[in-house]
This record gives sequence, C-alpha cells and structure tokens, in this order.
Amino acid sequence: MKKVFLCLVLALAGCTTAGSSVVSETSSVVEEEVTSEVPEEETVQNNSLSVNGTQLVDQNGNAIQLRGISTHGIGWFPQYVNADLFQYFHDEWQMNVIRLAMYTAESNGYCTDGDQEALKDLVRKGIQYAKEAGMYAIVDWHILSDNNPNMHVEEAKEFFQEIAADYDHVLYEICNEPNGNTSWQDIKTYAEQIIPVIRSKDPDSIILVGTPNWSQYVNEAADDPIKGYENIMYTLHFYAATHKDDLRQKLQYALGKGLPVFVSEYGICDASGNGFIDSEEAEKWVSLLDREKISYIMWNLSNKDESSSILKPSCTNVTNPAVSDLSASGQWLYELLTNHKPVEEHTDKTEDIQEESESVLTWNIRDTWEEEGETVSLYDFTIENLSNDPTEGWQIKIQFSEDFDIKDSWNVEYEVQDKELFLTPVEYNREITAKGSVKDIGIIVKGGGKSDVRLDEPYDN
Ligand code: IDC
Repeated sequence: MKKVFLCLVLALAGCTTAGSSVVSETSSVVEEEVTSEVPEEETVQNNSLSVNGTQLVDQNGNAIQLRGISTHGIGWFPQYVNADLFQYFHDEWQMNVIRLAMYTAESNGYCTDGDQEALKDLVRKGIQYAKEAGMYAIVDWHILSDNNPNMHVEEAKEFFQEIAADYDHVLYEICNEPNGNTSWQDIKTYAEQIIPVIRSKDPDSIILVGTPNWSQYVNEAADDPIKGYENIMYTLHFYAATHKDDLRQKLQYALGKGLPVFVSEYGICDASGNGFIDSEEAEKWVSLLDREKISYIMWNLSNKDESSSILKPSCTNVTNPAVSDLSASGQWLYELLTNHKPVEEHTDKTEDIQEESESVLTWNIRDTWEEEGETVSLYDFTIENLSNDPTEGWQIKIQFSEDFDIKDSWNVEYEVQDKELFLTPVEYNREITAKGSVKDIGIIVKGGGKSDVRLDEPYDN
C-alpha cells in the first residue's frame, strides 16, 4: 500500500492551507468542461479594425465583436492595470478588449487634481499590456460630472495628441457620457475638433463618440451622424436594472438608420453602479447585442463595494482572481464570456514526494444550488496514481466548517463523523493501476459551509 500521498487541498487566493507540507498553491477560474464553442482566438498584433456599414469588422472584413471589461477609474484603481491580469483575462476569460477609463473631472481626474503624467503613463502601460496579451484597448476620456465635453476640449486635444499613435489595437473613446443639457450638436462640435487630432497620429483606428443623456440617445446621432470620417462608431451605455425596452428600441432605431453602435459600457445592476442585479434584462440585452454582433464591455474592474464591480471587496488578488473572489457581476461575466459556470479547481503539491509512491487528488465543486435556504454542492473527485506500481485503497477526508447532510453519492462509500466526512472506495475502484486513475467519484452535500478536502492515508484495508 502506498503511504505517501500528494494532497490537494482547498486553496483560495488569500487563504493559506493547513499543513507544512504544502509548497505551492494555485487557484484560478477554470472551465467546468469543454462542451461549447469558444470564440476564435484573435490576435490583435496586426489586425486593424474598421467599420463596414453598422458592423465592426476585422482586417479580413469579418464581423468581430469585442467583449471584455472596463477598468474603474485608473486614477483610483491603478493596481488593475497590469500585464498579468490582462493576460489572465485574455486566456482564462476569453476577453478580447479592455477599456482604460480615465476620469476627467472627478477627484484625481485628469482635468482636476489628478497627476496628468502618472495618468498618461498608466494609459500607455495599459495599451502596451493589452497588446502583449493579444487584446484590443480602448482609451476612454471618461467625462461624467463635467457633463459637456466642450468643457475640457483643450485638455482633450492635448491628451489625444500625446496618446494617439499608429496603433492597430487601440480604439479611442473621446467622451464617455455627455449628460445634463449637452445636445448632440454640442457633442458633434467637440468630436469634429478631436477626431482630426487623433487622425493626424492614427489615420484609421476606430473612434467612439458618446451620445446625449449618458450615451443613450443613439437615435439623435443616427438622425445626424458625423460626416467626412471613416471608422467612427457611436456609443450606447446601459445598466440592465434601469434601462430596458425603451433604450433597446433606440438602439434598433439607430441600427435601422445605419448607425454603427458600440456598447463601451454596461452593467447588469442599476445605473448608480450598485443595487439589484437584473439577470433577466441582462439576458435580453445580451441576446440582442449578440444577434446584431455589437461589442459590449462591462463596468467595472475593481473590488469597490458596489454591485457593478466584478471583484468582491475582500479580494486583494490583482493578477488572477479566483472564483471565490468574484462578485455576482463577476461570476455572471465569466459565465457569459466562457460559456462555463465558474468552478474552483485545486492543485497543491507536497514537498516530500517520494518516488514511486504518489497519488494525486483533484476535486471540483461542479455545481451549486439553493435548497431550503441552504447551499447544496456537487463535489467531483479524481484520484490519479502517478507511480509505476498499483495502489490499494484510498481515503478522502473532508473537514466542513458547519453541519451537513449527504444527499447523494456515487462510486464511493462514506462515513460521517461530526463535521468530518470520510470517503473510501467501493469494490471496483479500490485498486488504482500503475499510472491509472479512478474517476467520477461524486457526492452531493447540503450545507457544510467551507470545506477542506484532503487525500488522507487510508485505513489499513
Ligand atoms: C461610477 C462608479 C462609482 C463612482 C462614480 C463616480 O461605479 O464607483 O463613484 O462612477 O461618479 C456610468 C459612468 C460610470 C459610473 C457608472 C455607475 O460611466 O463612471 O461609475 N455609470 O454609476 N454611467 C452610467 C453608470
């Protein structure tokens, strides 16, 4: 019987695991199973975008949808502008765009008390990291409390003069959300000054123009679009719990008139960036946008305590947040982009691995749901024998933090001792052949709270 086991324990970012033998911990969002189609890999290195009719297309003329995340204000949350995180979002979340939101007027804003050089530096870094990660980047001149973009038109000209260059992977969003009394005519007047500045540096990249009333009145832009430039798109922003059929109708109207629309910001909560998450309305939006192949970018990448943030306030991981770090918005987005429910996979190693006597346990919580106010979790286990000899007997020990009930189990015997659960083989999976594995071991647990899962030394059986 094998005596030394590689032990896989619950390792969420920020938690340390018990046992001195643990030398490495990783926890990341992984795919539950590869069953559905994933978007094709785009490489943005030389793939310049353009607009054909209402459609954003790649350099081969194929329709392309950009889907990803917007940073929160980079002046407030600079830590999320980092190469590892962008790569992680590209690889694990299948994002192909990141929006770099730079507030102009709020505290720490570019036109108020923000450090302009530091902000530009962050924008340049973001552009570079996006490129390295194979993603498009949107430079967002994030007007908000300065409701009319003409208020800071000179600063905007200088900014875009410095930032724009002949990029293939950058889009310029020249005014986030005009609001208040700002008319479409005001926005046009502004755009017609900024577009030539960008074009003098970057002759063909996509330029996104905001629309009146917090980038909602795309119908007004559709009635009187900007003339004389190629590759201009118009933004529509929505927050699903606030903006519903009325706004979708404005979008349909604009598309009907031939206006290219880009959803450079949306949330699935209400327009305050907080409150109730409306999955039903979000679903309606997504199906419309997918049908029309319109790009959409979620607000926001931060751990701020508001429901639009994709990370929980407790999350301090800024490079590869785990499932347990994701807010409801974050989980929703992960599932949308990857077609997979977020599940946790756990991979740890012990340092005292002895040759020829290694077994490895991998486990996932494949699904969870609520029953009578309690969480029910479906656990799935696989044990691999890495050695060149068969092993005989195994035991998995799960320590729960709260009381639990076993609702179902398969391919396993179990014994409950207070808050501990011991899983042992059934007749046909007791032996694990050399380099072989036993799979499809499962239990369904109601309650239990947190769990610490280990491959234990088996009883002498
Ligand atoms: C919100 C942020 C919030 C911040 C506030 C600043 O979520 O943390 O304090 O801005 O005033 C928008 C804006 C976007 C808003 C967001 C949610 O583009 O800046 O972010 N929102 O209110 N338009 C509609 C909603």
